[in-house]
Amino acid sequence: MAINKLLIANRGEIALRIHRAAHEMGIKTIAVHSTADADAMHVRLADEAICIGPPSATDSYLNIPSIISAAEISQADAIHPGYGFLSENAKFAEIVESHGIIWIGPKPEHIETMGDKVAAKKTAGALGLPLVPGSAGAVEDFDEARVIARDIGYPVIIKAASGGGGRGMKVVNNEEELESQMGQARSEAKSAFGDATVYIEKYLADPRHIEFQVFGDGKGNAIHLGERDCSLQRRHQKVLEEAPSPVITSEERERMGAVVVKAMADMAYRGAGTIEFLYENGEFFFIEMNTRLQVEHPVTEMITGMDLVREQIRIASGEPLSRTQDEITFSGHAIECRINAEDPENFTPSPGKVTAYHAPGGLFVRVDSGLYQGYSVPPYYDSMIAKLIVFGHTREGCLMRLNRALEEFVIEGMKTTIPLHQRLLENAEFRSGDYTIKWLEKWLADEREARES
Ligand code: MV4
Repeated sequence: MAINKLLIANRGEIALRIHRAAHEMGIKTIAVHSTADADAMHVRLADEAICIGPPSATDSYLNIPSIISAAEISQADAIHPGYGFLSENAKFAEIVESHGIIWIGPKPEHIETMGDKVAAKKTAGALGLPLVPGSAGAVEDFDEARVIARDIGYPVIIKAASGGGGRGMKVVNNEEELESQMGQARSEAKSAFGDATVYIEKYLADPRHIEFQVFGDGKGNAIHLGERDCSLQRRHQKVLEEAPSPVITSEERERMGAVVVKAMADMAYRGAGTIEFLYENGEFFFIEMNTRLQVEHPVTEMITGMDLVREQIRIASGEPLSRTQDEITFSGHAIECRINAEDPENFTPSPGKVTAYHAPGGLFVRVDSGLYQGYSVPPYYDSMIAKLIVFGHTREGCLMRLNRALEEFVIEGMKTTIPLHQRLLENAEFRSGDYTIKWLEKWLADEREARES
């Protein structure tokens, strides 16, 4: 099942990232693109390029018939979906496989299970992952919700089974609010996801977001690559990620690593996955599993020395995992800054033409970006235009180097979030590593207040 030609069903920096791994393995690449991306770097670098539709993602990067046709015409023997778009679409994975094309991703049934948050939680619980206390499954009505909420105690959080990534959640502080919030949560879930199913959990007031990177070979062998701390988020968008987490001890890593590896081995998971936990008072609670490569995967690559896209391609080709757990070592510290074409104070999108571009370089500095001078950032897609990833032997050394790299980074022609990262790096609490999921938004609100007073 050797892969000779790979179709990359994505755009931007991740399409480039996949192209690079493929070319290093001697695999030819096929880019697909919308009319808005004809001049994109991922199209320029690929061995072949096929236009699959107009700018709107629905008609191009999400257009299954167009992508399958492109794969057939170009005789691709595999498809890598990247992240976002069709990466967690179980139907697409099935269609790819039914055309005799290798799907570089998990088994469709695992994508489907983890996409349904109620089914994911049941599966995770059965596999021995620690869960947030709450309903065993879907909660149908107020009466059922009241019984569960009394049992676990307020505050509780109502989540949509088809939600995820923070969409469709309601925090409820007492029984008086429960009935109306249940009704609202269900109707919002119905209109947003076409599925009114909700479930209930104990609301954790101020946890950290800690996620474990895993790989399975689909035959019962699995490994973990440690955790990433993704607590710095704004409106459920990650802003900066680091590995290892500043607060997780090597004992905790080994203990939870063993738990997630056993779970992945028992389900015969295939490919890359991320298991998300909330971490509070020394305890881990499973919340979701992502069945794809993630934006923040480079910080894991930096501290393990492994190429995660290469690992995905190897697994999809039927090769064994490249390392055993004993052969995986963690060294140093890595931080990723997501750079968006946005105003660094109010976050309004700021697409435009790159009039000057200079990426930082030097020891242990990596930039994943499709930007070049003269390129126009189209307004139709996600605003992330670059990732700056920096390694240091210690967290302090990593922060020093990151500061230097941000200083060197020149992107002119649009506003970017580079100044936001520079402000963040000056903050003593961030520098100490003492932050939770609520910290960033509070800091941004305080900053804004200071500006306006
Ligand atoms: C929670 C929670 C508190 N308690 N669940 C948000 C995204 C989704 N993946 C789960 N989320 C949360 N679930 C319980 N039981 C708080 C959040 C949450 C959050 C989680 C991770 C990172 C940032 C967050 C920001 C707000 C809320």
